[in-house]
Order: sequence, then C-alpha cells, then structure tokens
Amino acid sequence: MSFNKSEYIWFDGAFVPWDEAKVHVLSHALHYGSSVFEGIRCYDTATGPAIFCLEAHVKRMVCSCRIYRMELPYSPECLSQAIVDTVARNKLRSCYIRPLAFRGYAQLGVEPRSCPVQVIIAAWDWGAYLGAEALEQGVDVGVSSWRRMAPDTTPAAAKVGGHYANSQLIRMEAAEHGYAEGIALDIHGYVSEGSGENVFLVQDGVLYTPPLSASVLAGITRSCTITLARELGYEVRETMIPREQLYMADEVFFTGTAAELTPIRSVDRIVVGQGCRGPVTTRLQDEFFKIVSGRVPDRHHWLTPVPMA
Ligand code: PPE
Repeated sequence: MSFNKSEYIWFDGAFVPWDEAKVHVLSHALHYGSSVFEGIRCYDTATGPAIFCLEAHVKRMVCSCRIYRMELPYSPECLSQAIVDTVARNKLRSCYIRPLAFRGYAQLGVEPRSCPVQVIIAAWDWGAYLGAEALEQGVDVGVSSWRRMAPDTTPAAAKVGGHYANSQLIRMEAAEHGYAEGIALDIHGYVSEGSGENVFLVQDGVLYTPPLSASVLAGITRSCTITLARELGYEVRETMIPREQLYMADEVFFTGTAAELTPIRSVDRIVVGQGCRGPVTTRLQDEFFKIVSGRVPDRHHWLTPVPMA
C-alpha cells in the first residue's frame, strides 16, 4: 500500500509541502519509539466533510503525552483547530488524519526530556484498512503467538509509537500465516485485541468485548460501538474472554478508526457462525455508517464539520 499523497502537512504550526516534511535521522523518536499519535477519520457528508470524534481523539493524545511526560507545545483547542485546518487546506473530503507528537533532535540516550516535542498533522485518502471486500465479506484471522504487553510493562492505554513494535510482530506473523490480522491474548491468556483494532463477540444476542484491564487500547470506535449497541437494545458485557469463546461465538468483529467495523469470518481457520457477516454486525455497521455519512442526525455530537473554501 502506498500513500495517496495530499498537498500539505501541518508541521509545528505551519503548513509545509508533503515532500518537505522532514526530520533529522538522529531524532529521538526514530531510535526509541518516543512518539504519540492518533488515527482519525473524516467522512464526506452531504453538508461537507466531517471529522469523527475529534475531541475524544485529541483528549486521548493529550493523555498519552501525559503518561510519557511529554509536554505538548499546543493546547487541545489549538490541535483540534489545526486538524480541521489540515483537512480544509488539503481540500480533502473523506480522509484519514494522523496527528503525531514526537521527541525530536537534540541528543540521544534513553532519557528523552532534553529533546523538543514536535507535532505534525498529516491527512490523506486511505480506504478500507483490511482490504476492499473486508467490510462486507469479513476477514480471516488467527490468534497470535505474541501477547499484548503486561500492564506493568508499557501502558496499553497510551497510543505510543514504541508500542507498535508489538503490533508489527502480531501483524507480520498473521500475514505469514495467511491471515488478514492477528488477535493477541493478554498476559493472562485472555483475548485482548488486534494489532490495530479492538475485538467484539456476539453470542446468543449479547455483545462481549475485553475490558480495558485486558491490555487494550481504549478504542474510540469501541466506545461508540458500545453506545450504539446499547441504544439498539443489546446487552454489552466488558469482560474477560477466554480464547475458545472466539470459536463458539455467533459473530466476531473488529472495531477501529482504520478498520471501522470489520466482520471476522474465521479464527484459526475455524469458521465463525455462518462464515459471513452476521446480523448484529450488519446492524451496527449500518448504524455506524449512517451516522458518519450524515444520513441520520448526529445525535451524539460525534461529527465536527470542516468548513470548505
Ligand atoms: N487497538 C489498537 C492497538 C489500535 O492501534 C487501534 C487503532 C484500536 C485498538 C482502535 O482504536 P480507535 O481507532 O480509537 O477505535 N489503530 C489505529 C492505527 C492503525 C494503523 O495501522 O496505523 C487506527 O485505527 O487508526
């Protein structure tokens, strides 16, 4: 997959052309993974582009920085405005937005705090994360031999560059085994999450998802899905999930900004339910896409409009 380049990247307060947004090779983040990031989607609606859950993403970014003692040189309001401006400036309608704060260039050595915190915001056109057909047909996944981090190693709630070393191992192993994605277990052997997605199960009409204590990222799509499911009258249980429940479930699906709501049709080559997108997944997907595309009123105030030039 290569980039669908856009024109400008916001870099420490100014727009620079995409190809000129560069850093020094001795930047701290490049060596030690000392970066904090977000992935946000902007959807095309009848009234113009709208950014999904902007405030929640900026808030999580601020929290990730706090955990890693990284002082953001911009206020949350300023970052939110810069994110909106990045979409508008690039004249994008639907896109994926990647804000990133990182420890820059000053000196090396693990103690990072002498390095400046720099911020970039990029936005570009990024289609379906797990392949074009995934949203309809579902994907084949496998349980990974790599576990998510123990809670006293790296904090799963922080969306930090270095943590994605673990995600990369999960994702590459999955690809080697012919899977679209892997599901990792937590330190106790319970289901945790995908390399870049949260996981939900449906069993006898009840939704299950691992609790935040199972080393998962507090996914924003996860939280919206829980809200939508409860509105539709489903019971949602945030509870420890043993591996075999993945095989017994009627439906399994991923949630994430990039993955949106992606059905899972097999786990470890064991067919999930009927081996296709199930009815509950379909209903939740419908509800989700109706809201983000502006086809129904934004009753939860999840959308931030982007003014068009
Ligand atoms: N868990 C992980 C580990 C994760 O990276 C993501 C997002 C989620 C759960 C879902 O969180 P949310 O997007 O708030 O619903 N992964 C981002 C990065 C993907 C990438 O390949 O880069 C994303 O979906 O934007």
